[in-house]
Amino acid sequence: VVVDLAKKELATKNGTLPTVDGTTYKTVEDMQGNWENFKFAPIRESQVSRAMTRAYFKDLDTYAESDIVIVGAGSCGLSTAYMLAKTRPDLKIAIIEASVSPGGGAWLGGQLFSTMVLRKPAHLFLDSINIPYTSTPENPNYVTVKHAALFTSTLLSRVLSFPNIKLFNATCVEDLITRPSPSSPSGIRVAGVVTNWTLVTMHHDDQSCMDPNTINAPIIISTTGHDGPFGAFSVKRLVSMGATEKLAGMRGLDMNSAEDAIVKGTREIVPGLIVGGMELAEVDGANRMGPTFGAMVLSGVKAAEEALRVFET
Ligand code: AHZ
Repeated sequence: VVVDLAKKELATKNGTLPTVDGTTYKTVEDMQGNWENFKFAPIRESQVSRAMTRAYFKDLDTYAESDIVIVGAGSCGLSTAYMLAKTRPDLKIAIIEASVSPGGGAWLGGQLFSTMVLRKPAHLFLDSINIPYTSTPENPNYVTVKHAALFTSTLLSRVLSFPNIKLFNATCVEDLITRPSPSSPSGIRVAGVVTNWTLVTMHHDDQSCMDPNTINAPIIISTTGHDGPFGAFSVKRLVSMGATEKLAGMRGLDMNSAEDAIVKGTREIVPGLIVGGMELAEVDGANRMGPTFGAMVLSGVKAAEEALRVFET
C-alpha cells in the first residue's frame, strides 16, 4: 500500500492524475439528487499553485511592455478600458488597481444608496454595454440604474472578457517612468509606471525598502480619482517632481458645471500622460459633481479617443 501511494504521489507530480469522474455529469442539474456519489475531479495542490503562478508570471512578462496602461479601475478607468479594447483588439492594455476590488466609488450610487444616476447623454454608454436603466417622462434628463453594483459588475465583466486586457489588482502605481523631452514644456514625457503590491506600498514606512517593479508603455491614462489616501496620484507626482508647478485643486460641488468640465477637459496633460475622471478636477480646479456618474463614463470615452490619437501619431 505504501509503495502504491508513493507511486501515485510520483505520478501526480507531473500532473498525471487518475481520470476524471466529472465526465459522469453533462450539466449542473445532473448532480442534483445524486450527492451521495458526488466526487470532484482529483487534484494535487501543486497543480493549483502552478495554474495561478504560471499564468500570472506570463502576464507580468507579456505586459512589462504594454501599449497602454490605465491607472485606477474606477468608473472612468473601466469605461476607458472598455472603449479602447473594443476599438483596438491589437493593443496590449494593462489596468493597475491599488485595491483588491476594482470599481472605485461605483459600487454605490452615493452615500450608501443603491441607485446610480447618469445624466443624458451618458445613457448611450449603457446602451453600448447592455446595462438596463429606467428613464421616465417626468425626468427626461437622466436615467437610473437599479443598483450601482449592476453597472460596475457588468462593465467589469465586459472589460475582463477582452483577451487584450490584463487587470493587475492589489497593485499600486508608486511612481511614473519619465524620459527627458526638450520639446515638452515640462521637460519630460511619461514612459511607463512603477508598481508594487499595494500592501508593500502601505508599509514603506515600517519595513526596510522593498523595491518596486516597472511597466513600460508609451501612453499612461491616469484615472485615480480626486485627492484621498491613494487618489490623484499621478498629478500629485507631477507636482512633486517639478513637472507641473501646482494643482488647482478640486472645487465645491456643482453638478451642472462639473460634469461638462470633466468630459471636455479629459486630455494629455504631459506627453504620454492622459488624465480623466475626478483626478482631472485636481489639475483644472473643476467642481465635483457628487453622485452622478455620466461624466465618469464619458470622460472614459474621451480618454480612449485621446489615447488612440496620441498612439497613432
Ligand atoms: O483604488 C483607486 C480606485 O479604484 C485607484 N487608485 C488610486 N490611486 C492608485 C494608484 N495605483 C493604482 N496609485 C489607484 N490604483 O483608482 C480608482 C479611482 O476610482 P474612483 O472611483 O475614485 O475615481 P473615478 O474618477 O473613476 O470616479 C470618481 C467618482 C466620483 S467622485 C465624485 C465626487 O467626489 O464628487 N463624484 C463622482 C461621480
